[in-house]
Amino acid sequence: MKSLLAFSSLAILFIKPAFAQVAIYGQCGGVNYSGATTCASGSTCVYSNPYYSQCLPGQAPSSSTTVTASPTTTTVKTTTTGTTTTTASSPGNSVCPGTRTKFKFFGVNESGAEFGNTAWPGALGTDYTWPSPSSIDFFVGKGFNTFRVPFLLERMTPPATGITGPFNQTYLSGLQTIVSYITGKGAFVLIEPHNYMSYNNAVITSNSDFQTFWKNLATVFKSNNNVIFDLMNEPNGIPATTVAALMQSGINGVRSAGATTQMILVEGTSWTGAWTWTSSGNAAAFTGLTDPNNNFAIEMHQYLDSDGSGTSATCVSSSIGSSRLADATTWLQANNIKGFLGEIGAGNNTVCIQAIQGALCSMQQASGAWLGALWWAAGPWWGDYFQSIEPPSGPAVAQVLPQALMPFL
Ligand SMILES: *[C@@H]1O[C@H](CO)[C@@H](O)[C@H](O)[C@H]1NC(C)=O
Ligand SMILES: *[C@@H]1O[C@H](CO)[C@@H](O)[C@H](O)[C@H]1NC(C)=O
Ligand SMILES: *[C@@H]1O[C@H](CO)[C@@H](O)[C@H](O)[C@H]1NC(C)=O
Ligand SMILES: CC(=O)N[C@H]1CO[C@H](CO)[C@@H](O)[C@@H]1O
Repeated sequence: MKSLLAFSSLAILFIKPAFAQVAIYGQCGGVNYSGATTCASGSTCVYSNPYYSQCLPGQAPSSSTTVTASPTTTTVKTTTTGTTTTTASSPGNSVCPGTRTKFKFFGVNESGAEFGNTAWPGALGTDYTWPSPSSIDFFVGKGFNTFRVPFLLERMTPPATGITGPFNQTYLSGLQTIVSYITGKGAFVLIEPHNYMSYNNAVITSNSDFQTFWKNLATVFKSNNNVIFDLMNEPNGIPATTVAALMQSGINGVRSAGATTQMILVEGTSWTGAWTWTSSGNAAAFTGLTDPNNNFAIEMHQYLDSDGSGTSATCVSSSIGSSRLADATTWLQANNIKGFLGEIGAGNNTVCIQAIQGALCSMQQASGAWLGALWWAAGPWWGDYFQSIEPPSGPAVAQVLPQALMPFL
């Protein structure tokens, strides 16, 4: 197999100078890109960002066209929940027609530090690991700008001294290292306790403890403007109003630390599912949240398999992405609240790829209601997990990445 591969790539090398054409969804331009710039028949080279232009289907009048110029982008000022952010509005492409409001934040989850979640503190390299700088580089090089880095509360604040106690400096410095690496590239990083609103085998019930934890953690990161505080991953089994009160305490904790410029993301109960945002009670409970700095958004998650758990590579239908997000989008717009899709994932197959395209397209057509989206997940230890997008060969790298994510850069 190996020698066959080597032989065929050699053959391609020989042919390349004469018939240099980029396959549909392949890269055709970008900073330091030196490959072919002519797209295969039926596709056109479309500019995504300075680092990446891509051959997208359709649009080509004949066999090939090369677009090297930037598209006509207009910069519009969108007033989010009080804060002013700048988002690019851009023309549609063949995957998503009409006017799109690009995501301000777009990227992947970077799993690893939350692995081995019953091993406390656990051993680095055995029970858990930190994301790879090379994975960060890979996505930044393609134009993505946001990474979600989960960590485990019991490792950060050891049970012996409790959630309001001192941080384990070794584990904290691991987080600080990857945060600095990501933000040093100009990208954003969500730091996120991957604890489902439980700590040391008990549900977190104390608003004041949760507030203190976030005051302490925000103090460490308050001078880094590209850090985003994602208060808690996927609470569940807890009433929405209880979760909303805890999130309000978390917001208060972050702001009381003097971290006033960073965005905060809150999550609801029922695993913060977008499709169950109303039925879970989150819609009613989360409209009253306040932030003295008016800079928070609601993080929701959405998977596209039958039970919405992201455990099957089979998607319900090619339109399930947009239909599962529709109610949440309506709620965000009706309440003038910003949303952030912190996790979306699906299988490497045609139905799922169309379903993801539909989901992201509906979000970008919602006039800026959604600030961003993140794929679940990259990370060094996923192996052949069907949603792994870890370069170079995670199952979602070859097709899902170019076909379902990059058209939305
Ligand atoms: C492009 O190449 C130059 C020279 O090798 C390098 O300094 C620069 O960082 C590269 N830019 C990107 C975006 O990779
Ligand atoms: C702190 O974390 C390190 C790295 O995981 C671990 O080796 C050490 O035992 C931890 N210390 C405490 C007190 O939990
Ligand atoms: C993804 O799906 C395509 C089409 O079915 C298949 O050829 C490819 O091997 C799959 N890739 C991975 C890594 O599973
Ligand atoms: C759908 C999915 O990938 N869920 C993952 C969420 O995070 C936990 C902890 O990393 C994983 O175990 C789940 O598989």
